[in-house]
Order: sequence, then structure tokens, then C-alpha cells
Amino acid sequence: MPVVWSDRCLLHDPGREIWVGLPTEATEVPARVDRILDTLARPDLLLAEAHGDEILKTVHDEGLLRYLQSAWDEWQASGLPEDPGQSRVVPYIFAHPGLGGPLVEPTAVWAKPGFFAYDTMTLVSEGTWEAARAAVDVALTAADLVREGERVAYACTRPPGHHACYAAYGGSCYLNNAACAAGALDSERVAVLDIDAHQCNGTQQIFAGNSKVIVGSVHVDPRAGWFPHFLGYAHGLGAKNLPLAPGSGDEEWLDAVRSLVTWTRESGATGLVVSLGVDAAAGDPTSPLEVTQEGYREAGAVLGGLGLPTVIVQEGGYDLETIGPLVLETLLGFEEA
Ligand code: SP5
Ligand code: ZN
Repeated sequence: MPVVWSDRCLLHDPGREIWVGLPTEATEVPARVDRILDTLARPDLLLAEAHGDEILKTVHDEGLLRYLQSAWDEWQASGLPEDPGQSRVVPYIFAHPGLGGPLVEPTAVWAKPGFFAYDTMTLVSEGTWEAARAAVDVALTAADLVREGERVAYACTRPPGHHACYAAYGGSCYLNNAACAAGALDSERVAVLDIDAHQCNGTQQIFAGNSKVIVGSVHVDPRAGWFPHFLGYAHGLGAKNLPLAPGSGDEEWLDAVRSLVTWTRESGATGLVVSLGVDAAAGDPTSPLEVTQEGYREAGAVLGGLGLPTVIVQEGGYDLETIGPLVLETLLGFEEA
């Protein structure tokens, strides 16, 4: 299958994540893309083509787009990297709904991130906008190929996108690449099936009440203490959520993937976007699911069995030793379906 990427996706360098107030090592690092592409070893890699903002503006609020585009420049111009010495854009105060409202976009450079970010783990560096915008181009280029007749295309996107909401960013995500791909497919009904270990709260919010796009997700049960904590429960409205207990392995996970596929078939969907996170694998540092490489290969085959025009969009997966093989096995499983 065609593999689309962009060297601009490497420009984002969050450096670290602020967790419980402390700087911890970044998990969403540029090397993830290198490891995937090294393993896929395709001589025929396609570079993303630049696309306009039309679809992006249907997926995201213009205020969020404007902010992300200028956030690092403003931060740098404000002198915060020298005093007090913070080289990444990071929030300190949040526009929490409990404040009541109306909440007004603040003027202070150090207050602005808390108007648009919902966690402290998703830092903005020099190059974050360029990389996130390039990832959208990667997803849109893959969608073009599928619209033009390819059965499936793989978008090697980074930073990931499925936690990015209409007007807010978080969960290592800034712009929702999979949502853009779904918006670009010309199928009358598109299913987005998300097999990342974490629930796709952004994708679900963006398409809530949308008649073209339906969203299903299998993920670790947020009730067991996992990101995104506030969302992703089975009773979540407007989407199919299949939360799994920590420790779940191939059997439980593949059962859930199969039921997402059955649900998709019954929905009459004619196009498919797969949000491919490989962080449900045993050994991934960010989730307690225990899926094997064979499990990912079988998931690829199950998803491929739908026989729909498909864009596969990269989401999470943080174990640098196994991220490449896990993606490769999934794509091979899809191709052999
Ligand atoms: C796209 C994607 O997979 N995003 C993952 C976002 C989940 N990150 C939440 C991490 C929770 C904090 N764990 C800190 C452990 C420190 N030892
Ligand atoms: Zn994830």
C-alpha cells in the first residue's frame, strides 16, 4: 500500500511532559516516525502534498488554529524562554467550565495556552505548528490516493491527532489528522475505527451528531484510571465505545475489534478511516493492555475484511523497539485480508 509521510513532522520537539507538576521524559518523540519508516523499508515512500485549510476549518475552531499557528512565536517574543526559563508553551491556568462564563480569550501570553489546552502534557515547541499542519497534509494526501482509487493508504502522521478536539488540544495531539481524512473521503458514510489504547475523545467530539461520520473505539477503561479519564465510558453518547479492563490481551481486544467491524458493516459505511495506535501492545509504557504483534496482524486482517476504501492514520505507540514491527504487522494483516 502507498505510505505517505512528511519530513516536517519531525520538527515538533515537545522535550518533556508536565505530569503531576513535574517534568517527565517526552514519549511522543520524533524517532517514532524514523522507527516506523525504517521497519516498513519502502522504497516508494510518498511525500505529502500541501493542501488548503478548507477541511481543517470544518474540523477545528478558527480560534484554535490561529492560536496554535502563533503560540510558539508569541511565547518566544514574550521572553518566557529566558525569564523564567521555559522553552516550551505550557499552561498554568485553565478555562475550566466550573468558572462559569462567558470565558474570554486572555491577553497574557502565559494565560493563553490554558484557554486552548486541556492538559499539561502537550507542550508546544518551535516547529510544533509546522509538524502538526504537515501531519494533516499527510492524512489528506493519503485520502486523495484513496479517493483516486487506491484500496488503502497509510498516513505516517506525527504528532498524533485523535485527542485533539474542535477547539482544544491535549493528549500529545494538536490537530485531528484522522478527522481530516474522514472529512476528505467522498464516501457517503465514513466510519472512523480507533484501535489506539486510549479513547479517541477528540474524534468523537468532532463528529458527535454528524450524519456522515460515525466513530467507534476500543480502549483501556478510563474508569480503571487511564487517559482521557473523563470520557470514553461505554455510555458515551453518539459513538461506540468498547472499554477494556487493564491486562486485556488478544482475545478480549480482538473480540472488540470484531464487534466494531460488525457495527460498521451494519451502519452501511462505505468508507473507513483506521486510527492506528499501537500502544495497546504489551510493553508499551502508556497503557496496560497486552496485545501481541500477532494480535495487531489479526486486527489488520479483520479491518481489511470490511473491504472498504480505507485510510490508515498513525496515532500512538511509544515503545521505540516495537513500534515499527507493530505497524508493519497491522499493514500486512490488512493487505492479506
Ligand atoms: C495519542 C496518544 O496515544 N496519546 C496518549 C496520551 C496519554 N498520555 C497520558 C499519560 C498519563 C501520564 N502518565 C505519566 C506516567 C509517568 N511515569
Ligand atoms: Zn494512545
